[in-house]
Amino acid sequence: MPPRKIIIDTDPGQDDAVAILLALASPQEIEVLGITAVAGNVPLDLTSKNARIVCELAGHTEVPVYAGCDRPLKRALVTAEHVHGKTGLDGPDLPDPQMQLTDGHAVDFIIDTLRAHEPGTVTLCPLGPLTNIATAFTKAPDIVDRVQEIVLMGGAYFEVGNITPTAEFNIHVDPEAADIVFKSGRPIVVMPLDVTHKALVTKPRNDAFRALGTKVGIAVAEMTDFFERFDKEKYGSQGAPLHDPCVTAYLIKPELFSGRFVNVEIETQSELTMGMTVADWWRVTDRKPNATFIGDVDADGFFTLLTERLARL
Ligand SMILES: [Ca+2]
Repeated sequence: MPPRKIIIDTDPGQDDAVAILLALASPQEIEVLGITAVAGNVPLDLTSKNARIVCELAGHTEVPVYAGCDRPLKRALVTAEHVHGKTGLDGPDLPDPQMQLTDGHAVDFIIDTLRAHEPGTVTLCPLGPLTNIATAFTKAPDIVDRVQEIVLMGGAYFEVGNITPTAEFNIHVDPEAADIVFKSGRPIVVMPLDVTHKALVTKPRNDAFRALGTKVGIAVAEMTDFFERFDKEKYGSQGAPLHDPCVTAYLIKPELFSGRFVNVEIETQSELTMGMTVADWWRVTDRKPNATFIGDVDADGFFTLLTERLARL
């Protein structure tokens, strides 16, 4: 099988960084057509810079990186420096990128790429707020049916929320954009907190990254070290959840994950529950299923895959 063509839409973010590294380390399964940055964990100038830092760390400066939307469709940007640090990529000491951004807007790159490829051959992998994707779908409705699949990190059902009591960060930052994407009619696979909170970087798993002894292995260990202090304090968990790499791991080994094909709607009205992903997990409504909502992961298999692939960079 030829590798799957993807666009990674991202707001790095340490976990975004690991997701990108995993994709770039797996050319047999994944061909990264481009990386589009969006404002999210930190503002756009930093996410678009961090994406290039990660490409350089991976030794893949040929991948085009585009800057996209600098704020949500209808709201002021909410960021998460309290989790990711001031740069968004705190932890390792990585040099400023030599690589330039590619000219043009990320949204136009998404549109042009989908139009240039055969319908059903490009997968979108959003790892941040869905602003770029929703803007592309609105600006060029003809591209929607050309999308093969959307595999995204966002939302929660049983784990409820991390930025508010009822909402996960990516969806909460731009609920209107998420609503557009979830109503697009394209196949969607969702990696919610329900599964990412099972992909914890415990100490032995972090030690395994560091033990690779490579620039990439050590940087990933330092990123997850940094990321972890927040989650350990907040959840009392054994380590940081690696949210976004669940998306790229799914493209390589979908059999590691399990979930349910259900209806998922986005709350865009209530201030109290803004950005909640209302997943009909128990199928108690007649609403049409629109997304495969993942609930479980073989965590050991996931970390074995991740460590083995990072070793290749
Ligand atoms: Ca992210």
